[in-house]
Amino acid sequence: MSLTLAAGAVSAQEVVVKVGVAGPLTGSGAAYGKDIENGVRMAIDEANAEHHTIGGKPVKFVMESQDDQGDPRVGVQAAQQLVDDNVSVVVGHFNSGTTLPASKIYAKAGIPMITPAATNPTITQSGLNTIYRVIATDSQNAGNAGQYAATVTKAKRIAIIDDRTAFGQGEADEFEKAVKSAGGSIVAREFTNDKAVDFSAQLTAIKSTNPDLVFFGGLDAQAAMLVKRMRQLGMKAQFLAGGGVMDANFIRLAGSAADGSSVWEYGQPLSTLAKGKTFESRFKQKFGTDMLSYAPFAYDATWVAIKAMEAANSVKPADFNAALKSTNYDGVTGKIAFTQTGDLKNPRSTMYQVKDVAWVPITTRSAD
Ligand code: ABU
Repeated sequence: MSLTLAAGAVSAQEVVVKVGVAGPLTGSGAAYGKDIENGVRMAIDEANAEHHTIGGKPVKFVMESQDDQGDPRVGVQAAQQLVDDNVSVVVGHFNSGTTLPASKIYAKAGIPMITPAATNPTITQSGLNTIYRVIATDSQNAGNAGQYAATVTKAKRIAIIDDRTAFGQGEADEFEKAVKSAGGSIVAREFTNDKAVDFSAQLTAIKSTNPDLVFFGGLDAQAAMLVKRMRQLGMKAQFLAGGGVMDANFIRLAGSAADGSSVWEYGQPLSTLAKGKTFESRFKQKFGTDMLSYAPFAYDATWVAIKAMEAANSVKPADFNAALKSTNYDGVTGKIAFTQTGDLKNPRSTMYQVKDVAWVPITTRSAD
């Protein structure tokens, strides 16, 4: 007797591989989490359409997504849930503050975690064997910003404000270090928190030091409110941010105050990359919305995991984790290969500036 499988049915031989995704799907970071989820979805749908075979069996990739709410405590629960659900790999998290504790849970379970967005340098410095990152760190990105501020802009009096998150404070620290080692001068250092909407007290203190450049360590919405308030207070200092700010949200929220603002972001403009050129249009066609900053990194992270499974001819984490270490993948975001600690070997970052209500790439730096 012959059996005919109904369309969509899972064949007895097919191996289902769960790809975990973790990031904020609710709260202020929800748009970033959705962007990451969409990047993973796109890679998985493409891989399934190509009908991959691993270990002699057809595989079907399925996405298992967890909302970490951008909260470290919820992030730990989300990570444990993904481990309990037997995911083979995790693409995430978004926030450095959630990624740091979550990474320890994945490492304990032997499950590779590849972050497409969390950039605090310490994430890959804990000696964990299963942690990877396909994006530049803030030591590289905000380090470039600090070097640039001190040497290219010729700013003589630099002020810093950060949101006290692992990301914002971390990048402000890296910025400060780079300014000082390039011979620049920090005249003020203030902080807020990542929920604040009023920065009057900090900006009044900063204004009294007469800075010619203000650096913000934090994300897009607060950066927009901050630069808007600076201009309302009559501050003419240049506004510079590290990553997590270059998007339409910043320009929409800051209005005319956005003009002239600069930000260093991770990677190089997609328009300058062979596979990047079509990614944005394919993304928009598939999801009916523009990508934000992190979808291409999430897409690449997913393909890096799939390629490692193929190289190891196994979907078992213990097997393909070894293959991840010799990754050599030509992705949408550029070449991906890892250092011994799991960071990118060839990180790039780019400075963008708002001109006539649009972000314009100014210069790209590479650690090659
Ligand atoms: N890297 C930009 C924002 C995400 C984070 O690291 O917290």
